[in-house]
Amino acid sequence: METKRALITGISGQDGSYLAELLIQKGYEVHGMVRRSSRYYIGSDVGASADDFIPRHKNIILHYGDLSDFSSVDRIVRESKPHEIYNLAAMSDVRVSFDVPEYTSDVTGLGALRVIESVRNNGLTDTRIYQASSSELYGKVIETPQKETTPFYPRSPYAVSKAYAYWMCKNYRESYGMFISNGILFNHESPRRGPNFVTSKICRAAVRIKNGTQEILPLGNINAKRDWGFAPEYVEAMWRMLQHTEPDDFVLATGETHSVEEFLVEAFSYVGLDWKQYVKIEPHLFRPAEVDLLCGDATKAREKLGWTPKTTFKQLVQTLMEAEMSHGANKA
Ligand code: NAP
Ligand code: F7E
Repeated sequence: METKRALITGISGQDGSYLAELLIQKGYEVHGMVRRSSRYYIGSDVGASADDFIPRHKNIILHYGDLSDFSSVDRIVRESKPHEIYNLAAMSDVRVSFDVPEYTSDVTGLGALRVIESVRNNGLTDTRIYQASSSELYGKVIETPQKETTPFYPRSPYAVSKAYAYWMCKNYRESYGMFISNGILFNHESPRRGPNFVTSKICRAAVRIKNGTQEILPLGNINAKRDWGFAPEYVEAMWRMLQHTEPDDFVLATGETHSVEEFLVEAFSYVGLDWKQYVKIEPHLFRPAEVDLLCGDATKAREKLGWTPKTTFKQLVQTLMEAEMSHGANKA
């Protein structure tokens, strides 16, 4: 049987790294789109550059490109001729998206169109595509918990760009019969989470404060509530979406919601500290429009994909704190 080929945009990100490992385990030839400045976190290669990384991973083929550059997207799609594409690349920081709205729209919104348009133009009719949609689509939520049928109310340039990408994918599915599935993923975290996201920022600070190398932790809105899951479990469901009999849209979530404050309590108590003595609320870390509460209903994913999240909130914080304690900046 022909070896399956997958193309991952965003292979250097949190989800891309776990997904690459999963697909390699499953016997895929993995292609990844990377940028000059990308760094890798796959296996023991923590923070490797492309030139360091390429010779060490025979089943991963990296291609330089950028979602804002159609010629590069199109070349990579033609060169890799993937059976499956996972479009994970994005300007994924919600707060920063208010500072760079046009760039965010270009990469996170139009970037998705460039991928699906390239597949269509090249006549790759059998290629299946996963689009990284987000619970940020629900924004100022219309109902709780949020499910596939809940109307969207995006609250940031990031979320509006993801809404554009979501609808483009749905439109190409309906217009051209392409196999494109949207995974509407609620927050999912890991020791590989980028340092500016709140879970990573809190865990790192708790350990540094404990060790005496940091004094305060500046934060924004700690009343916001999120449905936080464990990233490796979520990438497994991405793969399942593309093995499903038909393309569809799926929510992935734990069904539990917790505030940033609850996260602080758990993380700081892990190192025996009282968070109230160290957190400083900073107005500049608030967003112009906030998403107050997210809580997802993943019933459809359970029924159609056989997927259920396993890691509880407390276990998640523990896992992140353990990794932070043992690896610090070199997180695996
Ligand atoms: P992440 O760690 O921020 O990774 C983003 C990836 O996108 C990186 O590999 C980055 O490459 C790449 N990228 C950024 N701009 C690019 C561009 N112009 N061209 C090509 N690549 C570019 O994100 P993640 O947490 O793994 O999330 C994966 C996807 O799921 C994203 O689309 C995100 O918006 C979405 N999502 C995430 C969550 C979550 O909770 N994690 C939930 C819902 C949806 P560099 O390394 O070169 O910067
Ligand atoms: O914020 C509050 C902040 O940046 C979580 C992305 O992966 O998940 C992620 O987006 C909450 C927000 O993630 C700070 O206001 C308080 O309410 O960790 P975050 P996010 O915005 O939920 C979704 C599903 C995605 O799709 C995105 O790509 O925490 N918060 N103080 C703070 N957040 C940050 N980052 N930093 C603070 O100091």
